[in-house]
Amino acid sequence: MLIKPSQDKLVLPSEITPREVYEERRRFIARMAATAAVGSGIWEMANREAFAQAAGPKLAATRNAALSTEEKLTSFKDASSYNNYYEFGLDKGDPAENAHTLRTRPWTVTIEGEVKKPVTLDIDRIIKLAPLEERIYRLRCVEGWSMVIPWVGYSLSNLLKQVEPTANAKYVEFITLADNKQMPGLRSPVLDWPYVEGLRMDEAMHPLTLLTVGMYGQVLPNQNGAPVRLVVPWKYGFKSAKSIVKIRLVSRQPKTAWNDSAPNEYGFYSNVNPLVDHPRWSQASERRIGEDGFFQKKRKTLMFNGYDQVASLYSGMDLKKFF
Ligand SMILES: Nc1nc2c(c(=O)[nH]1)N[C@H]1C(S)=C(S)[C@@H](COP(=O)(O)O)O[C@H]1N2
Ligand SMILES: [Mo]
Repeated sequence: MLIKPSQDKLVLPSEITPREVYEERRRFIARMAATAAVGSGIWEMANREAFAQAAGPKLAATRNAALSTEEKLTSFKDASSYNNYYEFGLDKGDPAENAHTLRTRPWTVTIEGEVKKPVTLDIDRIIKLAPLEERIYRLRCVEGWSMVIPWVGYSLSNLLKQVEPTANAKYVEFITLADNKQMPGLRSPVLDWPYVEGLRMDEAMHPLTLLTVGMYGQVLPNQNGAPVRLVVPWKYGFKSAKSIVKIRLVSRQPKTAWNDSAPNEYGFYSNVNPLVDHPRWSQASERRIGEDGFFQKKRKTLMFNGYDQVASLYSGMDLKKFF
């Protein structure tokens, strides 16, 4: 496996505390989580159905209620069978059908560029880098549909702080896997592979930005971006890059896949914004997956997808210009 020795300099929470203290703390956290789960019994009943088909390997996490929406969850079945993952085909059902060829072990993520401590980390080390949280986020696709998904992960800032960004680090670039042998969709020239995405440094460091390794209490299904993806809930879904292999901190705004393919349709920022229409369709409303039906009314799309706490990141910016 291609792991640089420099990763040994990286300090995990489990290494700074003596083992017993650490384990006792873990037991305490587990008890707290169990108590919280009893308290939210009604929520659990309403949402049990949504977890029903999640039968993959379990991934324990503590719910972060403060950062979670209380809306009804999209079912696991819908969230894992209606996907955009063009490396595995263009139709919504293609990723679920084709992504079984994705090999998620061994897997490493390299973090490099404007950092003092570049590192290549094994995926199992990434999963243990910080306590896993369950966060229920809305995900709004630029195509006009949305879902509510219980993701498992931790704030990306935990990882970025470890590599010590330099003063020149202004943006973060996310590079995803592009392997012809595993991904039949690469034959199609829709995008310039690999799929790349980017965030401004303050967006990447925002607590809502989730480095995601699971959903519905289990490891990510391949079609949802295993083994590690991003979820940036106030931006259109395409900013949430799947199957990340490299994270590069850079001084200039990086190229991003959709912006590169159609710059007049997809901006670098791509914040959810009902006031800025896509050139070919309105962004004022959305269809919640699972609520389809002829008489079902569409939902109003909310500014920043309802995540008002990010508004200050853009104060003074013309969001029609920086769409
Ligand atoms: N590598 C990669 N990441 C990707 C995509 C993709 O095609 N390739 N599609 C994006 C789009 S358009 C959306 S809406 C979300 C969908 O995530 P989900 O299938 O887990 O709901 O993934 C995003 N991440
Ligand atoms: Mo999307």
